[in-house]
Amino acid sequence: PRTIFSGIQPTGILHLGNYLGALSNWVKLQNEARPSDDIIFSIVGWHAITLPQDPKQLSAARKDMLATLLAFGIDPKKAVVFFQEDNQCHTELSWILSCITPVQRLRRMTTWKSKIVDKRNANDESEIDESMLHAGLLTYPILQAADILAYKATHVPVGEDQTQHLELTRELADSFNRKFSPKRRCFPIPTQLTTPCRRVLSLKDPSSKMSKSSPLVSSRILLTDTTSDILSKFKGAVTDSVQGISYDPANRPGASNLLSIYAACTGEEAETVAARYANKGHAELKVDVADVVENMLKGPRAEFERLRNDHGYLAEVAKEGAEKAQERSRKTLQEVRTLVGFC
Ligand code: AQP
Repeated sequence: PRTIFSGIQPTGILHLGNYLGALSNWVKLQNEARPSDDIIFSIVGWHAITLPQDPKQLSAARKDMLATLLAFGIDPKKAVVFFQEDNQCHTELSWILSCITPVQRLRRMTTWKSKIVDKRNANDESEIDESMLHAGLLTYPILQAADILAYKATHVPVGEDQTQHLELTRELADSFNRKFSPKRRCFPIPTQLTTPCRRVLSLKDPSSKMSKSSPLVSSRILLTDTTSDILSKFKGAVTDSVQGISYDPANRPGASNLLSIYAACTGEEAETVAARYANKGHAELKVDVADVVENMLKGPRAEFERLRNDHGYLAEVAKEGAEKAQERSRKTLQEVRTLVGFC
C-alpha cells in the first residue's frame, strides 16, 4: 500500500506554479487512488515562519490555503487534510532527525545558499556571514523530512524544485534505519512524484521559478486574479525576439514556459502545442494561453471565494484532519522513541 504525503506553505494566495507543479497532481492522485492508499496533505505553517510573517496575515493565509485545497477538489473524505502546527509529532521527529543530520549537509542546500546570496546582494558586502540568518532557515529541510517520515510516506508529489529536499529526506530515513533499526527498516525510502509540468517559470524572469515570494506581482498568476489580470500578465510575459514559436526550454525559456503552461492546462504535450503555433507570433500564443488558464481557474476561483468565508466548515475540516493526522503519526513516534531509547 502507498502512503502519499505532501505539503504547501500558507504564505499567500496559491500561484499557477503551485497548482501545475504540485496541487494538480494531488487531486489526480486522490481521485485515482486505490482503496489501500493513504493520502495526507498538510498546510505547513511551521515552514512559513522561517521567513518573517505578519501574524494577522498568516492567520488569514492558513484559512485561505485550506479553502484553496478544497476549491481545487481535495476531498476530506478521501484525503487527510490538516494544519502541520496541529500535530506536534512533526516537531518531535524533526528534533530527533536533527541529531543525526550533519550541519554541512544543510549548508549545501541551494535554498540556504541562495538566501546567503540574497543577503549579500541586499547589503552589498562581501563579508556577510550566517549570523544574519535564522537557524530555522537552515534546518527546515529536516522538518520537511519529519513531515514526510512521521507518516512513513512512500510517495511525495512535489514540484521539481523540491528534489534536493526530498533527497535529504531519503538520506535521513536511510541513516536512521541503519543506526536504529538495521534489521527491520523503520522508515520506507520515499519516492518523488513530479508532474509533467515540472517547473513553472516566472513570467518576468524565465531563469527563475514562478514563486510567491518574488516582489514582482506580474511574474505570477494567482488563483484570485481576474480574467483581465491573467490576460495582462501573460501579455507582459518576457519571451524572445525569435520569429515563430518552438519548444526549446534551454534556448527559448520564456516561450517554452508559455507552451508548457498551455500544455499542462489542456493535457497535451508542449511539443504538440508548439507545432500548432510554429508559424504564429508570441502575441497570439500569449492571448491563447491566458484563455486556457482562465478556463482552468475560473471554477476553483469561484469555489474558493465561497469557501473562504465559510469559517465553520473550514474549522470542522481542520479539526477532523488534525485528529486523523495525529492518530497516524503517533504510531510512528512511539516506534521511533523506543528505537532511540526513550522507553
Ligand atoms: N514554480 C513552480 N513550479 C512547479 N512547482 C512549484 N512549486 C512551487 N513553485 C513551483 C511547488 O508547490 C508546492 C508548494 O510549495 P510551497 O508552498 O512549499 O512553496 P515553495 O516551494 O517555497 O514555492 P513558492 O510557492 O513559490 O514560495 P516561495 O516564494 O516562498 O519559494 C511544492 O510542491 C513546490 O514544489
